[in-house]
Amino acid sequence: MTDERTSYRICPLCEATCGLVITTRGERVVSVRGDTEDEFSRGFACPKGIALGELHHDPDRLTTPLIRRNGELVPATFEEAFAEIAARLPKLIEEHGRNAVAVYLGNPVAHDHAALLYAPMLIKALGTDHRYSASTVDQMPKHLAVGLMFGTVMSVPIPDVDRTDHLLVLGANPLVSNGSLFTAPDMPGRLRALRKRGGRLVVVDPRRTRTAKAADEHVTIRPGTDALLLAAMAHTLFAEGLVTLGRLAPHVSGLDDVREIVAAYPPETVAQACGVPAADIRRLARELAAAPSAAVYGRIGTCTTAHGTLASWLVDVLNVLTGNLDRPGGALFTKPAARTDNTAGEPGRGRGVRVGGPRRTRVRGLPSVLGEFPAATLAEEIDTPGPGGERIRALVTVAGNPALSTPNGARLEAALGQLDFMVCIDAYLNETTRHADVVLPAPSPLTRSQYDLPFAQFSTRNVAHWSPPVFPPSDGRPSDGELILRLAAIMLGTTAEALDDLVVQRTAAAAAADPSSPLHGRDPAELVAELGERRGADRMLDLMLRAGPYDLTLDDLAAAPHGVDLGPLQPRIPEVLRTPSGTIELAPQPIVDDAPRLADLLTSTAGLTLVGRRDLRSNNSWMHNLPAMVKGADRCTLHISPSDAVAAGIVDGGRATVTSRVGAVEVTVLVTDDVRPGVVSLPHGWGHAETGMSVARAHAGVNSNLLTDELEIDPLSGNAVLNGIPVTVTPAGATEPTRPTRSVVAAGSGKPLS
Ligand SMILES: Nc1nc2c(c(=O)[nH]1)N[C@H]1C(S)=C(S)[C@@H](COP(=O)(O)OP(=O)(O)OC[C@H]3O[C@@H](n4cnc5c(=O)[nH]c(N)nc54)[C@H](O)[C@@H]3O)O[C@H]1N2
Ligand SMILES: Nc1nc2c(c(=O)[nH]1)N[C@H]1C(S)=C(S)[C@@H](COP(=O)(O)OP(=O)(O)OC[C@H]3O[C@@H](n4cnc5c(=O)[nH]c(N)nc54)[C@H](O)[C@@H]3O)O[C@H]1N2
Ligand code: SF4
Ligand SMILES: [Mo]
Repeated sequence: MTDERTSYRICPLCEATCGLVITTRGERVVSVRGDTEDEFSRGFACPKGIALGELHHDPDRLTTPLIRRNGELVPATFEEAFAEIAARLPKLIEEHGRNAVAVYLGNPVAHDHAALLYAPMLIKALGTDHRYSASTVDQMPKHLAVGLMFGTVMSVPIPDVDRTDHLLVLGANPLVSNGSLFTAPDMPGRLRALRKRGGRLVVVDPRRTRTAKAADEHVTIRPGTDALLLAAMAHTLFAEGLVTLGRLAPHVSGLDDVREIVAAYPPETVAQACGVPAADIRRLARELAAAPSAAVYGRIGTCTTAHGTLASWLVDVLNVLTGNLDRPGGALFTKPAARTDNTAGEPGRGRGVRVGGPRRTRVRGLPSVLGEFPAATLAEEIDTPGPGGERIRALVTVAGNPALSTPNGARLEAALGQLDFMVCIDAYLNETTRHADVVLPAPSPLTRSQYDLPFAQFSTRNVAHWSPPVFPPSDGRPSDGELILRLAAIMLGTTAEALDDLVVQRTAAAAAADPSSPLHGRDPAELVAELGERRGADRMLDLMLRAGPYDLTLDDLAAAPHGVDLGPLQPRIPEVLRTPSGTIELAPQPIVDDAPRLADLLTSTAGLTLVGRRDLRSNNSWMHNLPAMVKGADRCTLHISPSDAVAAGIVDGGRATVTSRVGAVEVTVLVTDDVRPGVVSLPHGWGHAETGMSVARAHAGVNSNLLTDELEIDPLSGNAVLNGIPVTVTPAGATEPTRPTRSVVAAGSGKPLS
């Protein structure tokens, strides 16, 4: 075949950033496999990456804009779609004020450097305070905790998985998720290697996950109590004289405050609440301290709880107390190739991060956190009438499906229906975008280049990897980045090209003005001219690489299709710090102020609680339309322990109704020892009964976020509580389950019944 081509392409689907080999014939993808020559992923790929061809050719992907006419979404041209937006959005803002429009950025934005670089431009152009994103149903607590401790929100300590002797994992299932805030492609291989060299893997999770099964020890914890467990471990370290700061000692402040906070939580005090014997907690702490090197790592299960920031903070407190922060085999700071907040500016000191932003939500009066409002407040900001600032009347979503991914989805879907105007940039007509007035179609990721700005900052080695597009954009369709710029240009009365020039000029000026930048003192105009013919996000990336610490250009990366390995993580303290004190602030005031809330957990009552789970063949809410992702047994099932099943009167394979304060769903039951008694589990991202996705519709499942409660948040970070939801479980069809109802929602339909 003469038109057969081989392309090397970073997988854009999850944080592992695997290198793929994509074979194409003409316009068809004929095969996708892991790239054995990739510097970082060494041939690893998961079923999702392998399905990229299926995703590219999915006939249900949107190919043209849609505009609502007489209540129906109908195909339209780009010019018609932009004209509709230009006619309606500026007018709406003029009439109701800039805060009448909100923006929600979804998870795939983080996987597209163009979308990521231009979204701030759109937000600025809209001028709204109502900025929402998937971050507040995910990792906001971690950003906040590390921002306060180390000075920038991206300074997340990353487990040195390839060298560590001991890895303690809480609330994460990297053998299924492939890692998050922890980019390490081929997690199965890396964890196997850890154990093979005599290292120890300990997993704390209420479920016996794939990772827990592969571990040396599995600790089954009661959901929502990790902060207590970690506090008791810290208590043990102090009580037994095991605190060893090592070379960090001169760089740490606040040690006494931490000692004081955890003094109230000896293992015996927390054991019952955590459901973990005191002797085990003490041993976990001793083993952590005794290991030649160790890393503590927490993810979704630690973040998406009412004490998410405290737990995220304590994870790194333990890394510091055991001397494992910033040392090989411990948890270290990546030094990414593209200029970033912890490589720019004065090394070792900075402005730090402030909490309690000046803006407050209208209804609950919650502060913005790191510039965002909690996604859990989006519905009420739309559906609550009355004074106190502007009600949200228009919404712009970019690559987000908040109808399925944020708490109390039924309320949000109802609220979306009340908007005066809604614009979505998305690949599919789904549970969220079906409410839009204008949908702009996102092209296949294979038609754009790839560089993972955030994940290059969270990776377990220093790597730089860029891939060009596999296919040219079909019919000249605009990319996500171009669509975002175009929207911003409409609001500002300018062109996308002019905005693109503006961003790059500003970045060049900032780099030239920064004494620590290799471009310091250069003429910004000259710097921009040196970037040559490239335009858009790749030109910006080129500039950020030149302004970064490795003397790289985008041409260097283009010449290295398997990536550039920049070596293992190196100690960066104190240079990496950007706190006002120039120290690791181990006890930041906002966290100290929040710490008394830990005591609430001691008295938290028993009863069934719901946790989530991920599946190897899922990607949040949006890949269920690919046959390869939904084949086989139903995966949207309720996992329940044998004893709880008996108590509830339900059987394996039977149907159950799960009820929470906000809603109820009916679902098939799987009775299994893999959840601890008192805990049931349902995956999120399902509930596709009403979408334009034909395969997903046939495998609808139920939306677990019809059960999560939008009123429950982590107060410091505003993050939603998505795990440890109080529920009751009854046989389906049984009359009146005991429930504190607001509205009962039929399985998957998204329509309130009462
Ligand atoms: N109960 C519960 N809820 C959760 C979680 C949980 O564990 N439990 N996890 C949370 C987490 S960690 C996250 S990150 C959020 C995710 O929350 P969201 O980001 O709101 O949801 P996704 O399911 O990732 O939806 C992504 C959207 O982007 C679209 N899309 C896909 N590719 C592209 C593209 O290239 N361009 C554009 N423009 N659109 C694209 C998809 O069609 C889909 O509509 O969900 C959260 N919700
Ligand atoms: N296959 C697949 N991979 C994915 C995704 C996907 O949807 N599918 N989503 C991607 C995204 S957006 C993200 S953010 C990452 C998430 O990456 P991870 O955090 O590794 O993913 P989860 O599988 O949600 O793991 C969370 C674990 O926390 C446990 N848990 C629940 N509550 C608690 C608790 O209170 N305490 C403790 N200790 N554990 C608890 C759950 O049982 C679950 O096993 O995954 C990414 N990768
Ligand atoms: S692990 Fe993540 S990055 Fe790697 S192939 Fe799978 S989805 Fe893609
Ligand atoms: Mo996420």
